[in-house]
Amino acid sequence: MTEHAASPRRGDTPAAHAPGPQTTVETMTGAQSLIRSLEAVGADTVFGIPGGAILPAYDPLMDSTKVRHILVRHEQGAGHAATGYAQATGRVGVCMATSGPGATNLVTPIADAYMDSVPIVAITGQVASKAIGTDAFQEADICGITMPITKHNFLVTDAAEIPRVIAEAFHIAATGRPGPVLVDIAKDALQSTTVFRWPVETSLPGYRPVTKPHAKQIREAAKLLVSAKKPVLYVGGGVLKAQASAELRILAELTGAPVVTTLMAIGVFPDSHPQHLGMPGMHGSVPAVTALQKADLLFTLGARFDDRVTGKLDSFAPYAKVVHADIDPAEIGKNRPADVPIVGDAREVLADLIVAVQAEYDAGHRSDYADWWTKLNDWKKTYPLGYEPAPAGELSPQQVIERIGQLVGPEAIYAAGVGQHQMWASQFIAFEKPATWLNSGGAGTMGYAVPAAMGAKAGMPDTPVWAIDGDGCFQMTNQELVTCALNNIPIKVAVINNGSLGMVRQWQTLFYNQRYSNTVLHAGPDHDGKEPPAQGTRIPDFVLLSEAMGCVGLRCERPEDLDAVIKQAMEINDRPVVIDFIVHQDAMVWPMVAAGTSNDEILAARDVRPDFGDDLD
Ligand SMILES: Cc1ncc(C[n+]2csc(CCOP(=O)(O)OP(=O)(O)O)c2C)c(N)n1
Repeated sequence: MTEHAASPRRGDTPAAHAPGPQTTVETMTGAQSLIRSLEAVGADTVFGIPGGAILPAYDPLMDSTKVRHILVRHEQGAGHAATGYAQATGRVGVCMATSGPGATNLVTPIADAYMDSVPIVAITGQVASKAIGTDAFQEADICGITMPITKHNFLVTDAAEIPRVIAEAFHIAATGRPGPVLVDIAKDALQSTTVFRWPVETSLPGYRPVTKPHAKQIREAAKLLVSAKKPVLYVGGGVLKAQASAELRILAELTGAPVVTTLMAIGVFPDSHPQHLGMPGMHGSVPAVTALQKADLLFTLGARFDDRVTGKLDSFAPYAKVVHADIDPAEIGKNRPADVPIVGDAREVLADLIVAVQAEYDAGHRSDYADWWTKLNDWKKTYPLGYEPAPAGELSPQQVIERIGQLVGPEAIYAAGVGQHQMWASQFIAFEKPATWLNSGGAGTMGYAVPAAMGAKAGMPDTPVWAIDGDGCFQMTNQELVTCALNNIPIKVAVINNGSLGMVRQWQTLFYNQRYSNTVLHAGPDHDGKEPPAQGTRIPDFVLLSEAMGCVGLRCERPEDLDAVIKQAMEINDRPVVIDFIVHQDAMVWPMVAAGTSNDEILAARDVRPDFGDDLD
């Protein structure tokens, strides 16, 4: 296994990435300096595709014994792979592309990483500095294009700047609120002769993320928590990124408060924990959504009041005071005013809160959440997550996903695409550990699963990695299975094949009078989508396609074969495995809060409106 000790982590300073006390000063090309800089910051894996402008960098890359380059089939795959690597390992993911179309193919994964605060560094070649602005061959202003979707970006035209820029890029990506950083390097800077110096002096005068929370705010927050009657710990992806699951658990158990974890935070608090109410939001659990609606205190940690969580904002959590802790001050008060704002790293915030809450208890200040738990337990009991069984003889998608989770277990990493299968995976796989659930939450990028799983597996070769994908998503990025097959990255892919763009079809069923405009995947335009397409019309045939890409392709159509096929896939570790699960096409994701409506309108299932009584309102 690869040793990653030197890789930058959240909270490191650039100096901490330096290899040792010895200073290196060597004459070399800008391209060599780039590779040496990547080695020095501890980057061990780069996903990319060469081309004219970046070509000088690929030459010394060939000689590096520390940096493994994985040749992907599409730059989008490189970007999502870098994201999956970062989400699974906690280290900065790296992708590389040439100028123009190579760089623009990275735009979607960069936007995706930005929305989900994932630390990646994208390195792109640029046309020679004199040609910039002339519409030169393969010129695109990738810094301009990615300005609003990167945490920061750099255009390098002087080779001497390369080590400093790389050190700063990794530092910015990994610290504070993590995010993508782009480094665009002109071809002549890569080709010219320069002096590589390491360690390097960085200069980021305007960048000093506040990690240590203010003591007074912590005391105020603790006071609210110990005096609330109906608090909820509303936990977002920031807690996961801060690697603060241990501290979260201590605070939760110290206070006895209920916990909800957003789609981006799944795994940071064990699903099996009795204080866990599940996920809030559009497809959240009834207890989680309702607890926020009825709460008198939202204790918000590293979450951002996303519209998929709040539903109609002005009716969200109408009775609640708000404590909002976030590393990014711009998030606080953005969507919902905070009574107690706290700026800081979630781990430090939680550590200080534990002490402050204990001090309140020691002073005799403690309120009783017993009545609250009576209600919460009642909702948990009355409205558990569940699903209707499929018609006899057919596979239900939820059952397939649930069974994968049960047989593969909570030690594995699961990467989902976007759609119904993503929601079912979030609902029916029991997540017990942080960094085992990878998904595109903010951007909702179809095609994320296969390359993200590839990146995760490249970073965590000893951990089983499953992609749970939709048949629509799979058709966007499955070519990265070739990359997996050729580079010994044996991921498993479960295609939840319902023959349609299921999530969109669900909205057509509910809101467009069952007019299935352009959501049927396995049949042409004459098919109205109300009946499944006739057998034998599998275009493409995912089993054949997977075999053609060097994978083992399996198909499962009957419930009685489900366990055997999952076990068969689990036993194959020398190649990627794809299982085409043919599931019935009319399953829907429940619970659901329809877009734009209030969370109070939540439906537990079709036409099933929970009755909470009015006593708590
Ligand atoms: C790149 C991109 N294009 C379009 C969409 C809109 N969209 C959201 S879910 C979905 C359907 C996904 O279908 P599939 O992968 O088969 O998953 P299912 O919902 O059937 O589980 C679509 C088209 C999107 N999220 N991302």
